[in-house]
Amino acid sequence: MKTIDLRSDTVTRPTPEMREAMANARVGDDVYGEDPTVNRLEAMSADLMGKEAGLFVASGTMGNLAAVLAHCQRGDEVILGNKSHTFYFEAGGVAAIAACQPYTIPNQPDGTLKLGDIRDAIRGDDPHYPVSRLIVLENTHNRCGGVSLSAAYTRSVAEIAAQNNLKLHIDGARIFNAAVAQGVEAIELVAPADSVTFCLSKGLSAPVGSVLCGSEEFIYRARRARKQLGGGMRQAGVLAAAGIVALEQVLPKLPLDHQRARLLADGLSTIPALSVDPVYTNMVYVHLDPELPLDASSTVPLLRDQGLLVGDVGPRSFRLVTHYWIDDEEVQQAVEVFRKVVSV
Ligand code: TLP
Repeated sequence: MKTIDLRSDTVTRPTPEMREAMANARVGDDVYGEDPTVNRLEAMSADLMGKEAGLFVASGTMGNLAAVLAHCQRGDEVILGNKSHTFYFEAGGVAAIAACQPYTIPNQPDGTLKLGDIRDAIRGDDPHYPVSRLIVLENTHNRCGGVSLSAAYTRSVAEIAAQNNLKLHIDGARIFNAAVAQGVEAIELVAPADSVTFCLSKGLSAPVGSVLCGSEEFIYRARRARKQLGGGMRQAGVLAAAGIVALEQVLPKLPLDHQRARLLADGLSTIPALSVDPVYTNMVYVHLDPELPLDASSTVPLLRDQGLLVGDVGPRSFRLVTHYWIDDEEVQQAVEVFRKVVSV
């Protein structure tokens, strides 16, 4: 039985073209700045994001943490959403490693933070207070259904940041999905921000890596932070080579993931025991009818027995994510497996 893995777009494997590029990559010692393939990926990434420089990092988590370390001092405060990945899913690195205090604000259902809440969170100059230093936005917003933030909203946040001498970082793990959803270039969505992390190893299907982008001076500091985190990877060109193929060959195919997510949502909506949230990008959030004698933790193994892997994201909720290795037929099969399992 073939397994259909919709737990995340992180499960994507490298394409044959990536494996070939990895095998043939020209490499050097990247800690000396001498890996030509890493240097090329960083330059391409900086261009795509409209920033001066890029830094290849091991993961989205490392990119976000290196950004916090490069923007902040110990004891500073970082303002971010209570549903943000950086707050919720990065093992407390902001506090544990960057020694900064997270100040969480409620994420609205559309992934935004209310501008008034941000203004209220920014501290005055008083020795009792930590220094408010950084705002982090997430685009697309994972726990808010994969919804994307507009350039106009991000500009409003950047204005508040600039007026108060704060920096703005975007966790753009899926910034290209946001761009596809809005029919704009990613560069427009990140233009107001001081820094952005985007991931190569999610919808873009590369096996490893993210790129942190920002000014030359910021990346200089982030490079030291990456070293502190143990992320100086030496001949990392074998990994960066896959990232280059991801940007050149997989990026143009991202709209297909969004089409398939809508197809999946349409199919699941025909199952009476399920309710399906609006779909914005490549994520489908699904909830079990409260009357059903099943919960998420008992349903996941039943689905798995039928060859379907989904994420369990709440007592009665699931996340399904479409990606490069899922085709239309598998979407239909996934719907039928779900129908069978929840028809009790
Ligand atoms: N998200 C993963 C899990 O950690 C939840 C997933 O399956 O979606 N920012 C955002 C918005 C993310 O969704 C993720 C990964 C990251 C950062 C971290 O990326 P990695 O896994 O490369 O550290």
